[in-house]
Amino acid sequence: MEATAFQKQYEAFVQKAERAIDTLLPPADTHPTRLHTAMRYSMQAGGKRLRPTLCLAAAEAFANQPEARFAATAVECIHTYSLIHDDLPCMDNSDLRRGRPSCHKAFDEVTALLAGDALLPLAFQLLAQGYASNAELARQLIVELSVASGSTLLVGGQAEDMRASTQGNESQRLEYILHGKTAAMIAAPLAMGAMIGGASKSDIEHCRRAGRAAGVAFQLVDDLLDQSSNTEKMGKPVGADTHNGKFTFVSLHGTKATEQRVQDLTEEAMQHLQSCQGKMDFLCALVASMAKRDR
Ligand code: GRG
Repeated sequence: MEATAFQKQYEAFVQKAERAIDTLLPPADTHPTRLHTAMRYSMQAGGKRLRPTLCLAAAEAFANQPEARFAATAVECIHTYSLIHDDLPCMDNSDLRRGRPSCHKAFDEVTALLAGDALLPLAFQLLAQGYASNAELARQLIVELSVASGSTLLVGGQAEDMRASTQGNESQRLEYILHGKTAAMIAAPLAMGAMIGGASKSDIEHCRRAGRAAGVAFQLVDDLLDQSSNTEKMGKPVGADTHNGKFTFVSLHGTKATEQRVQDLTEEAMQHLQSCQGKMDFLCALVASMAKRDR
């Protein structure tokens, strides 16, 4: 896909995602207003909107007029809740997120904790209500997102990441963390989009697997950028992994091996996407761009 056409389409998906977020989140003046203002503060702070874009684009790849905005917003709610909680002093203790003060800095710790808490059930409310006319689809979406964000993937990956780096087999732990903390929340929106678009069971699985491979690659690129980029570009502190004494694929295997793995995983993801019976051009270009990103 040609670069300008890709960029234009990406921006259109981001706009669609941001409109959906604005419409589907409770208004800031809903009581209690500080809580709802904080939820909107973090949800509307920008960011790449990668996960909602994956969801919207996957739905569109399989069908012409799918209503994927509920699922796209649900996925972004979970992602944003995890960022808010990850930034808290008891976790990564980070003052900056998406180029502005993290939620607990802009508000306070209690409000940030509760804003994250409130975004989590909102995600499932959006799925249950948004797809109420197709109960089986709603059920499948809820299963997909709850498993991805649950105790064996997103939260489990974070739990393992928070443990001291000297405990246990490092390579095995690292794979668990990569798949749980990052890849699960890239695989889920792709699979969910495919479900909404009416893809076959086998194409949904191809999308899930593509997301897993691209998601691990995404985290490896994050680790590379953590060493080579700067705070201004990333919108969050860099060098945080070294600072927090965390081991990463880069610290275990070096830059060259990490770059090679990013390339291999990206090819694996593309192969899965190309095996699907949909219009996969944009998604392939998106996966390729994830490997080359600079923020
Ligand atoms: C607290 C349950 C819980 C989980 C936290 C998301 C997370 C797990 C930790 C954040 C730190 C981190 C580096 C996570 C890996 C996933 C990742 C690279 C998140 C950042 O995603 P981007 O770059 O962020 O897509 P934007 O702001 O662009 O949406």
